[in-house]
Amino acid sequence: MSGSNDHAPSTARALRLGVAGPVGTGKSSLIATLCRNLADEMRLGVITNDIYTDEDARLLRSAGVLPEERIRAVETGACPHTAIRDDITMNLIAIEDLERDFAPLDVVLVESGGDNLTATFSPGLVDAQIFVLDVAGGGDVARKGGPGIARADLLVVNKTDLAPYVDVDVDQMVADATAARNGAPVLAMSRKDQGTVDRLCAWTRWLHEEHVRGRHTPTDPGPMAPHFHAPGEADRLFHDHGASGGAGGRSGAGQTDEGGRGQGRHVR
Ligand SMILES: Nc1nc2c(ncn2[C@@H]2O[C@H](COP(=O)(O)OP(=O)(O)OP(=O)(O)O)[C@@H](O)[C@H]2O)c(=O)[nH]1
Ligand SMILES: [Mg+2]
Repeated sequence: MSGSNDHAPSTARALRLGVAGPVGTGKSSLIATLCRNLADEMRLGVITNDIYTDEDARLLRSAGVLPEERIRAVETGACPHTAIRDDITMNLIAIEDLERDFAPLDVVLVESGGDNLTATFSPGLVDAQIFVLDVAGGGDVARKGGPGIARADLLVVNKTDLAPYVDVDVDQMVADATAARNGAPVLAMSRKDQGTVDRLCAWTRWLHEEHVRGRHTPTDPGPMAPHFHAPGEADRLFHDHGASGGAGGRSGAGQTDEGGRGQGRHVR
């Protein structure tokens, strides 16, 4: 076993946890926060995705939250969603190399390049995903929907410390997000508020435990946004767009399990 920590051997491969969301919402900062708070108890690795640079990996390395060699960059050269959803090969190779070089790892965090509201990870790449919004993007973003907002394993409403400066009602934003997610977990968070950081860490520990015990099933948020056309159609909120093509023919995937999403999931 490599690594300086004394851990019991795990029978499961590392939990692969994706972090997606629009540009600048705080994905790298959230990963840095997780590493800073969990590195003493979990063996961690990080893969970052940037289009043209390795800026995020360099930022994380300079933050000193993990040994540098455990943070690796994938330069996608294309739209972020291409590399995390349509052709995941570069990312899969990077994850497998990292897992092999530092075996055994407990969690590999994978940061998507910043994209728009439609980008989600393929369940072939990650076991679970966090979608990150921030209050500075506007209080109404949670109502705008999209697969990440609606169906990521955890939705983070980040930078709550900035809410007073951008006139955003955090409680309302969280209520809107919770409604858009059928009750699946939403975490209002600021890295400056340790109580919220503790909740993020607790959720991550819980998810890892579920993964190790074989109780976590990766689900596909799907590339399609939920939408409705008239009040009262909430029961037909999710439409079957499978016939219309979509990314890699996967459109419609993940829509059938909507009723069960969020059941028993808590930000503890
Ligand atoms: N006030 C405040 N600023 C934050 C918080 N989290 C992140 N930031 C700031 O938000 C900016 C963007 O953070 P990043 O972590 O680089 O965001 P990102 O989503 O990784 O950005 P891209 O990878 O470029 O899409 C930086 O200036 C951070 O310091 C927070 O909780 N509170
Ligand atoms: Mg980043």
